[in-house]
Amino acid sequence: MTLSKPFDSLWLDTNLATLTEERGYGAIEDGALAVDKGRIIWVGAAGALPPEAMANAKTIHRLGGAWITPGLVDCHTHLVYAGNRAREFEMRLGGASYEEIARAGGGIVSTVRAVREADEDTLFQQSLPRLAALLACGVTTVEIKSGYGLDVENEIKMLKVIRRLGQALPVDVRATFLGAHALPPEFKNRPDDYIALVVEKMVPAIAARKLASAVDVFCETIAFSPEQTERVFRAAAAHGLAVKLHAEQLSDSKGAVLAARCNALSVDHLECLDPADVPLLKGCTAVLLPGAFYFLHETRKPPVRALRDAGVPIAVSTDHNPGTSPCLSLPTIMNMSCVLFELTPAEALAGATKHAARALGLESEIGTLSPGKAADLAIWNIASPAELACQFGGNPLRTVVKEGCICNL
Ligand code: DI6
Ligand code: FE
Repeated sequence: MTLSKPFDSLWLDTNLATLTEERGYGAIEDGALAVDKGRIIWVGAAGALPPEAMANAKTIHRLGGAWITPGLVDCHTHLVYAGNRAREFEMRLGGASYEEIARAGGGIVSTVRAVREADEDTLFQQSLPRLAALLACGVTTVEIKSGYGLDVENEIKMLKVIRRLGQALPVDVRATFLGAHALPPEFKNRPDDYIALVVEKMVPAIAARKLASAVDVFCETIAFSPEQTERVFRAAAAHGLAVKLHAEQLSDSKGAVLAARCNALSVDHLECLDPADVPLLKGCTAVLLPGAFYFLHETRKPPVRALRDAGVPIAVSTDHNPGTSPCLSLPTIMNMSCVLFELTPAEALAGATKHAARALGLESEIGTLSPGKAADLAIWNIASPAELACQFGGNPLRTVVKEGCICNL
């Protein structure tokens, strides 16, 4: 694209982490970035800017040496819910396990009770500050799952709230239907009947209302089997919806291999994935969720080296949810992915940008600083991009730019 005609904005006195190379940051020190109509139109070294660029820029932003990265992408969250599970945290610290609490009717099902009791506005009001917190740490695209309604009416209520959140803040919100998250109490001992409801009623209703672009399942001994997962995936495919999977979080159910066979966009968690199965994941993105690993005190780590060696793209995400990962900072999760899972800081940044975009099927739109992609930028007060994953607990974000517009945070 050309800078020879007037364009909206030019960003100077900055360093760019473009993420456009296969490895590393794709760094351009003393870079320049031009934006027009919400899209990036030029990226490069300031010294290589064509001479007419300065005159044609309607606005010039000088950043005093700050770094620009692609806006962060949080590709796996359960951000919409009511109430909290701090009591359960206390119980776990007292010795109860997540599985024990879930089997005793706590866990996910306790949040289901709270969500069913909350009306749509209450659910929206409780969820909005969480989305604002993600945005304040640099997130410009987020995936949010349903899965705490577990009946037609309440799943639709959640998905409507998810849609409203995207209209309320300058964050692109992608909705995923997770009806097969847990067995609702009214279907006790009848999991196949519940899956029939998901397949025959929920998926068609949600597809008809265009309330979700993907379908997810919690494939786990305390949730749904690979066979039940496959039934849900077949319904999703029949309705033109993408699929993704919570796989191998607590046990090795071989869900990831099934998901890859069903052309899933991503397989998520993977702590218990057998490294021997990694070659079968070709085409999928592996989404690592170190917040849940940390918060549940897990010890078995995902096979990062095997994933890396096989060339499976690795994304990282908050998995924000009230029970296993109540974390609202994707940079903190980047830090955890390095400290707990031995990613490099460059892999962590790629995991929170370009590979997370791929986990949502959005890799041609966002995730790198490339001409033609959306001008979704995070601007950081850091001296080198490794600092993003090195620090935690603070917030080096200076500002966020969404489709070319500076956001008021
Ligand atoms: N795995 C998780 O870590 C979350 N959901 C899932 O399938 C937990 C959700 C919760 O405990 O509320
Ligand atoms: Fe999750």
